[in-house]
Amino acid sequence: MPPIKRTKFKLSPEQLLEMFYWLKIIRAFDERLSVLVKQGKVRSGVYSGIGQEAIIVGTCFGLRKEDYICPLHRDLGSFLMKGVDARVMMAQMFAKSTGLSKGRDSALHSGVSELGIFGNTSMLGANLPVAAGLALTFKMDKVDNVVVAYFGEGASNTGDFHEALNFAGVQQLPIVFICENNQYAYSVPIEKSMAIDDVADRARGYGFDGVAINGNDVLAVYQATLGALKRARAGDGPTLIECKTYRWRGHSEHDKAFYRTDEELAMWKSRDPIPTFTTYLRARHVLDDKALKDVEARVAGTIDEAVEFAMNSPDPAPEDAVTDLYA
Ligand SMILES: Cc1ncc(C[n+]2csc(CCOP(=O)(O)OP(=O)(O)O)c2C)c(N)n1
Repeated sequence: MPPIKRTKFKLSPEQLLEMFYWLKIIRAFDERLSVLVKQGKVRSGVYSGIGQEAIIVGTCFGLRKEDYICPLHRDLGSFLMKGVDARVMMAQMFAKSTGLSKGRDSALHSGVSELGIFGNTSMLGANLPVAAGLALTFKMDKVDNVVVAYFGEGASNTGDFHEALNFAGVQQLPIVFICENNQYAYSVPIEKSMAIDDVADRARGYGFDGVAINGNDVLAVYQATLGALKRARAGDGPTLIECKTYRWRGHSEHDKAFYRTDEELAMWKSRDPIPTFTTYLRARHVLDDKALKDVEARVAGTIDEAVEFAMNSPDPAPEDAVTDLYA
């Protein structure tokens, strides 16, 4: 199989600044959630994606509204990028009546079909055969929409992962598999769960390309995704993109992550996707002090407003628990 060619791309200064805004707001959303958990305001488990933002931004930036994403517990930012209002997303985490599911789920299983967001279950890997099914629908309908399905390296050890990739390869489905390899599945380091270095190698066994890239480089993620989207839209089938990254916080807010060293965390923090991109933007004269202040003010305003909205929203009425159901 010939290796995937590097996709050429050009982003305008406005687009680069928009990417920057998304990196910042996704980080700020998770940071604020962390504080709100400690204040007892959040009625959901919080699985922080801090440190992994470049993956969400790089993969969602080139998507159309009609494309579908299948996000997991650490991918709240993808909801925002696909068009969910930050206020609604925050209300969702507070399980308020103004949230996506009006307080019906544990906050991480909602979807929005009009925005192309599939609500996943807790079973790791189980979103992937469903994602393949969605992609099959696009193929059968002869539309050039694509499905982007996220999973961790831990989930890539489940049977569902292998069945989904096999089916996608056989059917040449328009799907991009995004592995967020943050080095740990809960407390299990990658070397204790996989006998190979790269999850990307697994794609080859199912007849399509896999690439392992720097998941902390938003432009590298964007470039790889752009190529994969183009191939998928052209009917050339799936791609697996493994984004190497690291989660800065524990598996969830209750996990102090004693199973890893401070040195390891420090090494990965030095590869923080945001300062790296900031350096690039400054070197290209896209970002100056004033633009940075503007973005930071916009982010802070949006997050403050989201929290206020969520706090002031009503709880769901008990009798509403049986509405919006179908049999
Ligand atoms: C099939 C299944 N097994 C175990 C779990 C419990 N569990 C929830 S998250 C998690 C770790 C997931 O690791 P990974 O897939 O690498 O994603 P990450 O949380 O690192 O983003 C585990 C074991 C689950 N939800 N589903």
